[in-house]
Amino acid sequence: MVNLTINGTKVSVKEGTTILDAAKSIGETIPTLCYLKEINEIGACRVCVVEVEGTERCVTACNNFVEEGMVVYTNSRKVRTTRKTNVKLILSQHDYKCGTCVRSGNCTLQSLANELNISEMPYDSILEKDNWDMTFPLIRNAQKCIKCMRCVQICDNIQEMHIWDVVNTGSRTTVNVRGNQNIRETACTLCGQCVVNCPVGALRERDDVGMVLDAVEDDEVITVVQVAPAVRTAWGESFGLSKEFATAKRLVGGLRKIGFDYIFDTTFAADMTIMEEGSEFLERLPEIKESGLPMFTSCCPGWVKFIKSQYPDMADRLSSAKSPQQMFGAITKSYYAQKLGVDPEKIFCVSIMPCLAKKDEYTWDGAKDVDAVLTTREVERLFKAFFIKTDELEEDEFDNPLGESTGAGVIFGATGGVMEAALRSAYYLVTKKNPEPDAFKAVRGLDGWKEAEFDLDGTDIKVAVASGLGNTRRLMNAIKKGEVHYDFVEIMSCPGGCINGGGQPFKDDASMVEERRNVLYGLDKHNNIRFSHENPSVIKCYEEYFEKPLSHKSHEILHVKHV
Ligand code: HC0
Ligand code: SF4
Repeated sequence: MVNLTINGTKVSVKEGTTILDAAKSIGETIPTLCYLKEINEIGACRVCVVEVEGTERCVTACNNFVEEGMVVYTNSRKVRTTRKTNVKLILSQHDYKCGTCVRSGNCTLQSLANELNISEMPYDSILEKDNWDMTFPLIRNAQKCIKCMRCVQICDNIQEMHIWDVVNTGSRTTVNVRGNQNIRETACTLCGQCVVNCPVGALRERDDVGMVLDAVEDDEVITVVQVAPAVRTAWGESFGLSKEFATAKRLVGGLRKIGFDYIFDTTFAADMTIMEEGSEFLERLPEIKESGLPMFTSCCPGWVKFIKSQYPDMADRLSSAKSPQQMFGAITKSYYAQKLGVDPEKIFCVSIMPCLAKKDEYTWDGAKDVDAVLTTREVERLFKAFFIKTDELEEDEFDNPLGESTGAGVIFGATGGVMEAALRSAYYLVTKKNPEPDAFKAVRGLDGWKEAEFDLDGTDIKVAVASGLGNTRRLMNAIKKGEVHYDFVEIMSCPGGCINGGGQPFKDDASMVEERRNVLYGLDKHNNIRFSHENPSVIKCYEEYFEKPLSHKSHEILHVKHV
């Protein structure tokens, strides 16, 4: 153990502890900006500086380690002055038009400037302009980039896609797309992990709220909105609402006030996906066993982009089932349009997703199953624009029939959830008996690469689940080298799955992923129906329209060709 003194308090911590963590252990706050635990500990912003007795210059607390007998001051006059100068220098390189910034109110730099009482700027700003393609779902504003390196580190070390890089030199140094490429020319999967980890407004999603409101206000248009599983775990965070209060039903209550005609649940389509994908898996199983190559889930568009650009020779192993978002749109514009007796052209289908990649998904095969995708953050902004008092919202029911969901459909939003839901129904399809609902819980948890083996009525099924693209690359390389053999593999681009998607609210605290995950498994546990094949609306949808999974009509409407 190492003994030191912080702000007059004696502290004893393990060797190798940073000054930042040592201070945290006794409840002392040291502000940070570029710091991301175990991902970005480079002291680039110099906001976490502290004074160490015996050293002339302040040192950064995030990447300097405690030493025996050290005497540290985290908020002395010298520290405050240095910190304030550092933040002013950062501001001088930043377009601080807070009034028009999507991050106003939850920008780390804005909070720091307020906390440090910065009310005047002595430095002139010289800001770089760039020509970003504003139609791309991910928007970068070079004038707001503070070169904290978080996006570069996340993309390099967690997702291992290497899209961003430091470019230019001297005062023109900034971060941009590696090799001066246009973002559309890169392999960017739109996972949006750079966006959720940006501490300012340099990275954001394309704002599609305007086109959604145009549709809502047009009396000729029928607006149908679907809510993804993971959105219900996080929509209340930026309003300061508790997980217990910010339920899916209160979100429905808010959406009702916006004026959507029908409010449905993506989890209904998740159950449909399970019926199609589970049946496809069983149909492909003999070939899977013979080739030794798995079938992959296809519901994460970031992953689908990834496999197509990084392992194109494996893309034929993707399930042909459309993702729940796309299936929802396709069912709405076929089955539901027929039920309503309206021309599908009159329906405007909106999705609320925790994801940036979903904004691009519906354009792939030319068919517009979904017309607009809003992220969880855009819905927050929509609620604010409508002055909705979120803390007074009443619970409201999803509309039917496309609003009926099961526990299996809900857990899609967490890594392992699609696999677990698929196995629950595959077991039923093979044996005509339900398994214990929790029989496949071995695939739960936030580990980046999990595997499990199950007996499916005498057939041994080996499955793997990965989340995060760095983990995915390791798994894919192991499959290609023949080091591992699986029958069925679920991949989600975002570490932890959609609960940690690129469209979710900003939150520095890593424990939020676990909190969001607990919401989904709690909903599953307390749902009366925990099997996709028991969803009454799914059963009816097949009876009335699709006949059975993998029918001719299903293939036509609910599946895509990936190669
Ligand atoms: Fe997901 Fe989905 S679980 S990808 O993360 O499969 O975005 O939440 O909506 O489509 O259902 C996202 C979340 C979805 C889809 C579902 C799947
Ligand atoms: Fe989108 Fe979910 Fe895939 Fe992330 S894991 S890219 S949020 S679908």
